[in-house]
Amino acid sequence: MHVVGTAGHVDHGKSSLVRALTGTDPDRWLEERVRGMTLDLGFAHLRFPDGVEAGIVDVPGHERFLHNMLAGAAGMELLLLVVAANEGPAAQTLEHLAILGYLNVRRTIVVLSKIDLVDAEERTLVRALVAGAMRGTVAEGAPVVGVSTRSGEGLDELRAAIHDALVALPPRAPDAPPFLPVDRVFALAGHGTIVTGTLMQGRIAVGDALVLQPSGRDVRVRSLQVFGEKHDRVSGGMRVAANLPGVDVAEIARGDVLAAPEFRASNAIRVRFRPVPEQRGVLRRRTPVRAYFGSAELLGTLALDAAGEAESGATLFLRGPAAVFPGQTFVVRRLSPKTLLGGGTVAGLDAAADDAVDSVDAPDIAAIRVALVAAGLQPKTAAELAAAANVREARAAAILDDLVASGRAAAVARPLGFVDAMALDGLRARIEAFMRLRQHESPWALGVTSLAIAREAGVPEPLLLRLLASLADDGRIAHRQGYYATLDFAPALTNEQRAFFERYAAVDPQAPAMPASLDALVTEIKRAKIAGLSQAFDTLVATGAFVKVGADVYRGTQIAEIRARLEAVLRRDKQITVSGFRDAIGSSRKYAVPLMEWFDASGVTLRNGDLRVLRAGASEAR
Ligand SMILES: Nc1nc2c(ncn2[C@@H]2O[C@H](COP(=O)(O)OP(=O)(O)OP(=O)(O)O)[C@@H](O)[C@H]2O)c(=O)[nH]1
Ligand SMILES: [Mg+2]
Repeated sequence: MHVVGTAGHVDHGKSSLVRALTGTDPDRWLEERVRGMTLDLGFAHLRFPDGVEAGIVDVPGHERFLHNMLAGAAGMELLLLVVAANEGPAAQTLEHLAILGYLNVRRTIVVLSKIDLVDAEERTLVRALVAGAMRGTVAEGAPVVGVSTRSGEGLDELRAAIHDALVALPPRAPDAPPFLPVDRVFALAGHGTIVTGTLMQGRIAVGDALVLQPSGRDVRVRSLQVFGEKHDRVSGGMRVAANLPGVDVAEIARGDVLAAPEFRASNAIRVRFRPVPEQRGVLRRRTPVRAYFGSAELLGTLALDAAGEAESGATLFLRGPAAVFPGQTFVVRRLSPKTLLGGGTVAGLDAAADDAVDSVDAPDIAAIRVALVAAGLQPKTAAELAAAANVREARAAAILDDLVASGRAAAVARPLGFVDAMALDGLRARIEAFMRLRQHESPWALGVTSLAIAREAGVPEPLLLRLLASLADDGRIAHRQGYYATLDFAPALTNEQRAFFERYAAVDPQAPAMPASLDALVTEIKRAKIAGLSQAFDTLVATGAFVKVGADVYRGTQIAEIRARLEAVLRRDKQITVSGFRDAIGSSRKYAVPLMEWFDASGVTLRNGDLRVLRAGASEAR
């Protein structure tokens, strides 16, 4: 499905046209009907007998409500530019056209409305005026259809032209992550909060987990509607109403975005910017602007890489964060007068400046954050950050404590340093994806080594070890015996691997304390040619199923049994010799000596010459 939009000067007949085409009056508010003027966006469903359909977005023509027009403009693909035949192109005809030139309009039909009010001679004249005004705009060369909603003249011709244009429109990036700028929020009795908007790209299905931006709030889609009809899934170009349970109407506003978890909001956005030619002189290196992304109006500063160019890279520093997608179109207006300055497309988030400067931060906090962001993944001490930010060290330390407490920075140990939370989180996301891949490939392994992660992430291992320790301390990843894994991961041997170890390390009931030999095990593992056996063995050792004692391998259950006997003797006799131990467990000296040493090392026994005694608290500590 696609979105058809109206545009044009106030009173030129846009809403009347939508009503004539769809039977729906897009002026939803009583005030609009009373004043005979559109104040806010209106919506209607256009259907053709052959099943082709579209959503129509009707905009106000009055310049006072241009911000509302802008909230609907980004979704439009087929433009119906309405020009009253008795007046010809007027101020907002041209202003709307200029705005839409930066957005997503693919096709235009010029509707010469109120055609009943002009005679043949005036029709010829106004067509010439229109052709002249459209030159150099998105509407240049567009078909012009004369229409009267009074007499019905031209409506069939217009319907046919809209139908053909809709069929020719390309689909909207169906496989991209969904992105829906919210243009309306309301509560429906018994249903809770509903948001509506034009789905700019991707698909949404009932039950999908999405995120509201810029709040970052997780939501689940309970139900979906397109013009009053229930849908299980919706795709780009549809006018979507999504029911979001558990969210209060007051928590969402026009301009918010309902989007896939891939997106996050940022205060700094890299763009390609094209100024309106006549406004080039107004633009400075840094110009305060109102920026319009999707349905959002945001205050900020446009910082041009090069001033005075027909096109330039630029960074938009926004007062509040906004979620955007690469390739998204936008326009900016001057603060006062609110003239259009230009527009362009999003290149990406500005990694360096991103989020560094929060408008609510005091200048010294902002300076510390900028220094943190600039350091990337390299931890900096409070002293280094103080110097970089021109802040006293004690103040820097206090700010850093706050930033760590509020989750905006992370502390890294040995030596104590700080990194930007966003940078560390980016690394964590990359590491986690890598760990998941490996865990899927080798589910029997304990996880991934720091060396493998260092290679994958392109971070030197000594630095990586400090960052991994910080992530593990914060409970973001799991760390066990030199292996790192996602929190939800538990290793599991394959049936073949399990059978191998059952067979190899079977306990002989005649000699229950008899271990297997590590050397022999290595030979067997090599001979068996079963994938992942040695890693699986390491896992069994790490989880205590096997215990390595010198050159011997015991079952965990064997060790528990041996220890119970040892402790029983020690509690009775208070001390034990190696030969006493050997006899107690029914083994030989060859195995008893390393076992005793292992129990010493494990904190069970304490050696005193040839004797062992029970280490205080050993039993309780089990
Ligand atoms: N004679 C004649 N009058 C029309 C026609 N279409 C609309 N009108 C009248 O023009 C006036 C404005 O029409 P709307 O449809 O409200 O105009 P609009 O472009 O939606 O106006 P805004 O939304 O406020 O910008 C109304 O009084 C309509 O009755 C037409 O085809 N012929
Ligand atoms: Mg109107």
